[in-house]
Amino acid sequence: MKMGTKNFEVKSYPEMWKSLGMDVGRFEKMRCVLGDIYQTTYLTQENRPEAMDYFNWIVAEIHGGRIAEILDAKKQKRPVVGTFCVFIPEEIVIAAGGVCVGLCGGSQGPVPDAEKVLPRNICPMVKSSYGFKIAKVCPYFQAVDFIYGETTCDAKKKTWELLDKEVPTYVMEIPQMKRMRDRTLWMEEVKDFKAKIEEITAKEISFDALFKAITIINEKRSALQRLTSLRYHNPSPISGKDALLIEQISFFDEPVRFTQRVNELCDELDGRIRNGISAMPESSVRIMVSGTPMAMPNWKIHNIIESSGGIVVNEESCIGTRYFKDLIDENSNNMDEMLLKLTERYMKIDCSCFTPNNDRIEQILKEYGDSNAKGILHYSLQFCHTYNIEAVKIKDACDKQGIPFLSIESDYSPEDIGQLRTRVEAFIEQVKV
Ligand code: BJ8
Repeated sequence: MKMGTKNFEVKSYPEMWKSLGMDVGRFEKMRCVLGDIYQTTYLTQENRPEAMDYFNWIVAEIHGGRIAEILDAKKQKRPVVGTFCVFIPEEIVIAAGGVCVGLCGGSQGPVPDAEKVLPRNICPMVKSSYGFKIAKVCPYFQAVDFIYGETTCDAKKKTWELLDKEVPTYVMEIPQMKRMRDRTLWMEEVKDFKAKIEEITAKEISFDALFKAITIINEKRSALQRLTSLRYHNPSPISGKDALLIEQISFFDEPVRFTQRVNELCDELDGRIRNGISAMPESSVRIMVSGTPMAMPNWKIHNIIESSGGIVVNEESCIGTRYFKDLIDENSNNMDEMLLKLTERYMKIDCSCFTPNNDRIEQILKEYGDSNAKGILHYSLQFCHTYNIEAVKIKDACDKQGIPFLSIESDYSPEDIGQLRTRVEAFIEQVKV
């Protein structure tokens, strides 16, 4: 698996892609671009932990090896489910012997395709994801049996109606508040989700299978918690870019293998901390990023921060702590109790689609303190109204506590990089003082 850092490439599997009905000619070009970006963004970093080699390998095989594994699962009639949100309970898919893959688009490439159908002034993540499907340039999208969307934001929930024409798309209703009656509704939705998966597999999920799946995903989330707590050490033994990459990979790698590799990396990071080895110069300014998820290969903000004298030490995001900060209580006596505990864990996710959502502000302040950060950069994808508006309250909370705060709204195009860099550099200078 060991791979050099020169001439990295994302491996090509044209025959497999053809069998998935993809636009192979166009995807070949996208594959090369991804390899080049990875080379310049990741492999030029100095002093990376050796255990990052596994994650380099995952990126090299992102459109090949992992897809082959997923196609094998399909052959065995195991369901392959695509999702776009951390509210979809992957434990239930795993309990059914299935594979759960995150399909959020993080690249500008297919956005123009989507804009031929969708309005331009909606979230780039929604446009990127939809564009990947209609342009047939994502092997994951082509490989899934069906999709499970949710009713979190308007752009997503209306796009599911269009996406359903391309691939079967079911929708889970996520309440917008967290009262007792919302918990009741949510629990019903979780039960419906389980029933749908059982209907598709024609097999009931047993108590033991769900219990096992919960432990698998709890262990995965615990490994990511461990990685996060190691980053909080000052100086951090791993760059923010590398940590973000691992968080992104957590949405499509095989969970047991992934957990093992993250723990191996953490063992190495423990050693680096003992030996005083840091990922970046010790003078790097510690920045916490908070806000909307950054789907692969959206490395834009981390790259700007870490090439401007900063280091990212935390992501308060769904591709970040919001995904793994809470575990499911494993003590249940029957299926109903287990589903309730699962629901209660999912209800702790503090997405800005909820009102009120004060828990998120508390959580941000907690992570800021824990991470030894010196400032918070709030990142919102363009046209994400809930995160953009919630940033106002977060700024107020930061102002009250004297925490340096910068709010940024951006999309996937490279056009604003210069302007963002100027703002980030100024912010880092301000934090330094
Ligand atoms: S739980 S953050 S993964 S909804 S950024 S598409 S909200 S317009 S991604 Fe999210 Fe689930 Fe919430 Fe997390 Fe809409 Fe906003 Fe775009 Fe978003």
